[in-house]
Amino acid sequence: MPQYKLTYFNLRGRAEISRYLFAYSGKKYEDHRIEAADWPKIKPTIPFGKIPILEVDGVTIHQSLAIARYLARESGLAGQTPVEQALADAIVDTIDDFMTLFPWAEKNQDVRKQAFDDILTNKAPELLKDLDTFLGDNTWLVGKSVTWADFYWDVCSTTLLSCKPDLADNYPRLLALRDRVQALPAIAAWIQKRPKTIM
Ligand code: GSH
Repeated sequence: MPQYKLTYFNLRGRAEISRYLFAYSGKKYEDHRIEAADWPKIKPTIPFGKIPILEVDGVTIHQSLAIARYLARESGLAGQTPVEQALADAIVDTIDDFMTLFPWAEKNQDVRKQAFDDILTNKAPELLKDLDTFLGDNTWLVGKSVTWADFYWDVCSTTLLSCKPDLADNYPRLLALRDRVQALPAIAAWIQKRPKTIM
């Protein structure tokens, strides 16, 4: 088994999807969490200067979704056919497009709050409606078994719901999907034991 080292801040953020994939597959890895204060001196040592990164036997992979897609493929969670894989990728990218609308790094709290409120109130409903339509009455977003797209929905919606708890109240099927993901024994155990962080 390769040696894996995942480096990120002490946040769920962009590393949590990969932590879910490690938890589900049972693969051992080092969950390396750096202090924000140490970041300026670490940043120049990292290819492309952003985290998360995953080191696989010393090879450094950057970009959170490239890392997660690799782990999903390795664990059979990328989709069962090429079309399912494309659909899972498309759902992940759709959710990610939405998540990147938020000014996560904005320091001015008034500006930040106004932007978050606007996106959560005015832009989220369209995404939720489309995701709900896509899911329909199926158990999982893509195909007949869980994929990393379901994990990504759970990871991202956890953060969205922490900002606006009633966000998905009109979408019980999307909330039930969260429950299904969180009830997977390995994911339930990870959620129980992971460091409690705001994001
Ligand atoms: N698209 C990249 C990914 O998904 O990995 C974004 C990476 C990114 O912007 N990471 C942030 C970061 O490294 C943390 S979420 N910020 C510190 C910096 O830019 O110096």
